[in-house]
Amino acid sequence: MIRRQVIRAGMAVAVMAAAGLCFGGPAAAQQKMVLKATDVHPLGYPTVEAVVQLGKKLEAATGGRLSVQMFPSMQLGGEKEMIEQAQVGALQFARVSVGPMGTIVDDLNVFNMPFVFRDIAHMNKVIDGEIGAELLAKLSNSPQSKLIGLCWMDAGARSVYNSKKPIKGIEDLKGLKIRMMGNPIFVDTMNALGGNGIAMGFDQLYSALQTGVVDGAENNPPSYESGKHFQVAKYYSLTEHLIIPEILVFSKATWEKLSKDDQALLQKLAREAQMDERKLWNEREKKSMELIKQSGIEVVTFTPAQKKQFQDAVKPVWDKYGAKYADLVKRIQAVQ
Ligand code: GTR
Repeated sequence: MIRRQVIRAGMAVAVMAAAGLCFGGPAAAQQKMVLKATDVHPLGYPTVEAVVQLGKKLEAATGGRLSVQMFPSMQLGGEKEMIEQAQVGALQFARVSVGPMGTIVDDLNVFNMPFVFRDIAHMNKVIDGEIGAELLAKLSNSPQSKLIGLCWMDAGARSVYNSKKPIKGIEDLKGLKIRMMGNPIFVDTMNALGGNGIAMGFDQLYSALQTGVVDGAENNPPSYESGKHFQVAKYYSLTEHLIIPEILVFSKATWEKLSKDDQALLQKLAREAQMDERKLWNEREKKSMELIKQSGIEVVTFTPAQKKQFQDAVKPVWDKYGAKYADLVKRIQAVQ
């Protein structure tokens, strides 16, 4: 009887290990583990491909002991759900925008402020350097995050698109219902620009655009193109009001069960993923823009003077939130 119970328990452990579910104990560092990763974007999108590549390198470096299974295209829900699942260890890697992460670790919100970076190159310098490393550590060390910040990724600049009319100047935004990511800074930003900011998940956006629940949204060219939003909102105006990096987070619950060597390996591969993604991003951004233009989308550009009108209009957002991040902003501005 006792012998049978022991055999059954042994079998249960073997089954759990095979399923990659057996993390505990010192021997666990050597267990085979399948790490789940997710992204709102489909296979082929730069952020997804960078994590897929990370997985291949991880598998090769550990002789197949650690591997990554990618769940792309919102298969596990929108970004809010992805973050929650990573926090409880139901998945390991979530590649999300810093937008929703700012509501978890407030310091990250500095990257969510409108026009905080001079341009995309400036943003990339900041995330590659000291400030980038510091903010990843802040996220990892924050007791409420339950996440490890692994690396940043480029997501270009976000611009407004809508289904009603071409926005040729700031006055054209008046009264338009524009979907923003779920973070009060973004809703306030759109309201300051004259539109009507509406917080909504990316997973609900296509149908909201199609049914007219919102008149438009804002995003970088690859997301506008890949999400097929350009088919239902045909006017794209290069406002570039937000330059928000993406972030790859990892479940702290799983992290604490990994050996120090595995943690170091993941950190090294994540840094490589940050650079791999940038290359993929630059290529994709060009391709997306070409496709958008070929599809007959009216792409509006602005003169520096017009751009300044957008920048001046978001002053109330800086008045409301800016003081908290003043030191960090000074350091960001000093990065050349
Ligand atoms: C995309 C970004 C996603 C998501 C989305 C959104 O650019 O890659 O992570 O944040 O925007 O608008 O929700």
